[in-house]
Amino acid sequence: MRVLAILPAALLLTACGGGYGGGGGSSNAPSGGSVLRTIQISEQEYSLSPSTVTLAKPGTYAFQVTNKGKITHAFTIEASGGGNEVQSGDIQPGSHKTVKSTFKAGTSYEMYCPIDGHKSQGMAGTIRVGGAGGGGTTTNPGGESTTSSTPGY
Ligand SMILES: [Cu+2]
Repeated sequence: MRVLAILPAALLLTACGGGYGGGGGSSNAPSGGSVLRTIQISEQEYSLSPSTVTLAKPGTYAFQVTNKGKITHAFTIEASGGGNEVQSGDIQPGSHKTVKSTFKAGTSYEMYCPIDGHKSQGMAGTIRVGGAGGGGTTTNPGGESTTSSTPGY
């Protein structure tokens, strides 16, 4: 006697047909992605605070965006070069939304309010990813010893 268990593996098709490169193994599933850190962003007319975010290392981060202004704002994260765009949708004054995105080393990201004209009025900022290389401390090439032996001995 054998029981045939039919696994519905073929039915587990990913719903998102975006142009992601694939191969990373990480999907944009709403659950299960471990968030390294949650960054708080405040929006108002017309600025983001902070306007520069530095992530210590690559990975998935959450951005909790609070609208502290008086009109509706929204929040978009975009990689330089176009890919990996995350949009919050409208955020009403006084409320907040959280978006998650995965950041790669060596890529710079832009965050902004996509509502008409807000970006050009100052609601834009930069997300930097640390880790491989970009430490921020510029080290002088210090290995050289200047061969100037003090004369006069
Ligand atoms: Cu705005």
